[in-house]
Amino acid sequence: SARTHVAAVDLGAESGRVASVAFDGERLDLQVAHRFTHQPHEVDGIVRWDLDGLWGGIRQGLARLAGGEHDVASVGVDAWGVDYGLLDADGELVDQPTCYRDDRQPRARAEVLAEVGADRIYSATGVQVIDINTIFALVSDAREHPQRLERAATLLMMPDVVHHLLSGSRVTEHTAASTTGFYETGSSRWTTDLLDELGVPTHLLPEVVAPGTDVGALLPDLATGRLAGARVLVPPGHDTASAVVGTPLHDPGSLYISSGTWSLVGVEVDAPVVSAATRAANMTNEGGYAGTVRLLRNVTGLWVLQSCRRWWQRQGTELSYPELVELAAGVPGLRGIVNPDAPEFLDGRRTPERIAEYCERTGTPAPQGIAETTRVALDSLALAYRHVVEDLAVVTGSRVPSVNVVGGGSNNTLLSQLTADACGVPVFCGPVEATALGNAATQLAALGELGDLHDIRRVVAATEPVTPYAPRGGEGWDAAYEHFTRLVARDRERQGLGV
Ligand code: ADP
Ligand code: LRH
Repeated sequence: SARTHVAAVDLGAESGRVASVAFDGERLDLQVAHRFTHQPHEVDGIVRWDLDGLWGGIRQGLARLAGGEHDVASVGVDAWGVDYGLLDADGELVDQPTCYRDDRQPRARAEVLAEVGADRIYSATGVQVIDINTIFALVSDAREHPQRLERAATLLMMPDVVHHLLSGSRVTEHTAASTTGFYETGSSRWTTDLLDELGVPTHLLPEVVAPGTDVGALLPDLATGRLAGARVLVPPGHDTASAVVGTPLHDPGSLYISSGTWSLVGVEVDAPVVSAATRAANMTNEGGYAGTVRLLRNVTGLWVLQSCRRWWQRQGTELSYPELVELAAGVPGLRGIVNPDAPEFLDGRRTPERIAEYCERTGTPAPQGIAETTRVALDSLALAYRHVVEDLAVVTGSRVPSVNVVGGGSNNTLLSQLTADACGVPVFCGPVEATALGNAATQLAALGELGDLHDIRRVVAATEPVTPYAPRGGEGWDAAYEHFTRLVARDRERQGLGV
């Protein structure tokens, strides 16, 4: 057919996919060509991503498209934020990209906060101070692994590492840059003075381009069959930025929850909001598509459940996510409560035990077994979402009218209902593949097939029906929320992040 097809490569922390997406004038048609899982491993003393494995999965997906039925006009990659690869002067990777879940990050964070203070960092960038930020990994590189930086000529964010492998480009895209903690979203500038102060070399920082930029042709060995002639068009490289593009916001000012390994919870605004209130709430200002800003908070999302599931698997109990959800729906709610963002849940070790320990230490009933533990994780996530809703009301002066949930977590029917109950507003779930759809839609816009962000969201809304959940009122949420906010305050104090 004469329709334009584009390829969206979407790399999440647990799995990646290569999808082909076409627009028929009304709807987007997304076909996943290849899905693959991947995991970080420790190499040379740092937890790192298996880039070779990821690249193998991407090549396999692209090979399927090359041998497919439609010409592919362009390819674009989005991936999780904060992580980066280092290229030497010849464009070769210095080593495998490091992973934000390494212990070095909290260590460097504590050092940096002691040296310059959280206020200095927050006011320089408007980006939340959180262990995973790139700035802490780079400080660790500069101080603990200087040989990495000595060999490096260019730093590229993860999606742009792949754009480099696809096209030879050596630029980074704006939304990906905005996750680093040393980039100012509003002025699109690296905050080099902050890095100078911390002794981190800044000559590695690349040129930054806007989403929708054509960075070159697909390299010859990839540009075969249906991929001959394909361009590399960078989408919003940060997966969350692509997900927000692919979210059919129910009302102006709706809350989005991009629900996967993390839950990214916030609103779209026209300009960064950096104030005492956003600082106190540790809300971040990350770059969005078409000059928008994502005012949001990272909530340690389904990672907690993923970590539990891995633990139970190792102990011989293999349960799918829908099975876990069903078990949790069968036990009473709002008993044990944890703060998913507490430091003990970051590395994902021994999570069920740590959940029980946390409840015991902080005065709620410790869950017994898989059903109760899953319920604690989901109740607690819903409370964390309400916390963002309340903080946003203070920061923006208005309450969100509704919530849109996208990503794999929008399949979690219990969590969706609990979210409606906790937040007291209607929740609309889907699409599951919002990230790949948002990625593809921005490529189609760059090719002239789709219009502005409003037009894109209209088309996304027509593409897939959303599932609604009405709030049920329900006892107990206010008291549970009070308790939750006390937990958060204590955990933040514990980490030296202030209250
Ligand atoms: P990421 O891109 O961050 O790796 P995804 O958006 O693929 O994550 O979401 C993965 C998560 O979605 C899983 O960890 C799981 O918690 C949740 N999920 C996926 N499918 C289902 C399902 N059928 N029921 C409940 N939860 C699900
Ligand atoms: C979600 C995400 C999130 C980042 C984290 C590293 O996949 O990109 O927005 O903060 O991963």
